[in-house]
Amino acid sequence: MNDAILVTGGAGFIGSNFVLDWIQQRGTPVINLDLLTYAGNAANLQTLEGDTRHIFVRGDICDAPLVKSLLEKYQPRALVHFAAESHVDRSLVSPDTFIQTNVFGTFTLLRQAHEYWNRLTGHEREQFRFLHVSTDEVYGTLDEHDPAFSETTAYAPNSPYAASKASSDHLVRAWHHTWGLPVLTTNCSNNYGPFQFPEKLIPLMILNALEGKPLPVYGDGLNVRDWLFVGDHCTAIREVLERGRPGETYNVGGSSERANIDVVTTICDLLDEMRPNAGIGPRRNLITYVTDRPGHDRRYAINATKITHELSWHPLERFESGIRRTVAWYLDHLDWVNNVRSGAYQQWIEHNYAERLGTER
Ligand code: NAD
Ligand code: TDX
Repeated sequence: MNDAILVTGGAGFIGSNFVLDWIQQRGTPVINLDLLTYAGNAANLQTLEGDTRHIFVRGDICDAPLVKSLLEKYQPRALVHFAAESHVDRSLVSPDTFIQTNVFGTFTLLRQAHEYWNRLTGHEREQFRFLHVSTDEVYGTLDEHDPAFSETTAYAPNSPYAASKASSDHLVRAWHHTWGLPVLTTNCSNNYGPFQFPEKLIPLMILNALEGKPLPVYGDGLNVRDWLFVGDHCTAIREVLERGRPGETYNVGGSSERANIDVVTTICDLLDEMRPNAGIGPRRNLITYVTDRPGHDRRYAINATKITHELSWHPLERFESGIRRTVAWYLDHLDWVNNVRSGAYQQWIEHNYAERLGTER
């Protein structure tokens, strides 16, 4: 075993931020296994071109022989698992790939990691970790006055996406309980920041507002999410990987609860300031209330006491400065935006919003 780590989904939003951060902070090799679905983008890792510490492998986490051969060849000291289908709205239209990648894919990684770990001995066996990156959506939904989710909150996933992630969390737990595989699970709230695919709320709103398009707010706009800047999530994962206790789960959150409508108006005001455009007028006028997402969870909030107490982690970025940074990043990276807006993405966005915008209220 050497000091390399195997990362899955490292060309996606959080995974690519993590790979860049890891190489900068730790400098040890990263084997990056990613299928490059619509959400994966090798361009996120362009700054690592020619850097021998980054080895990119295009492949599927459901491909057991491939996973086995990567573990044998590179002998990583850890596996950090980001790869997933991640968009709730897509899971409502075509849940199949969510079950395949999120459930069967995680199972495949666990089985191969278990066999690999079984062959290790001594310090190398003790050192190995399997870190599973998961979500707060496994806990279901909160009302306004409910306490935030803690690690002991019962699972109650409401969407096919959340149910597939909950299933994968249970598999990870079982591999620890039954065989002692040294696993760690993080359950994190909504991330935002550079490289997020423009189907998710914040980049979608930035780009639509920039272009003077309608800003589709689901339902009454009062659903609440707990926003965390992606860099803070990457730090949390690094800390849990290096100092977390095997078999434990850690909730990660931003202590930044915001109603969706407040997030959207903030983006409008920032763009009015950073890109004044007389033709468009005040961008708040673009806000369009549309049919709600079926089964839409009302509120997510994270109690991050455990990771704060055990690992001294806390978010460094405040929402007000993080969202400003994020808007500026998208304005500076319109080439990246054009690249990810492939034909497949266009078809999806048209399908998703044609119906909703037809039912404006
Ligand atoms: P993303 O959709 O941006 O990226 C997913 C990546 O996984 C892509 O690069 C894609 O190509 C890859 N992938 C998909 N299927 C694959 C397969 N079968 N084999 C190999 N690679 C495959 O997702 P994200 O937002 O970066 O989320 C990463 C992880 O973090 C996910 O597990 C997600 O559930 C979790 N998470 C996300 C958030 C959030 O706000 N985005 C919050 C908490 C947890
Ligand atoms: O066009 C939109 N209009 C709107 O009102 C979109 C795309 C979203 N919304 C609402 C739905 C949610 O209440 O904004 C909120 C955020 O939506 P998403 O960006 O789709 O995120 P969410 O459904 O909260 O899930 C995200 O956080 C948890 C990630 O996509 C998941 O991968 C992560 O696990």
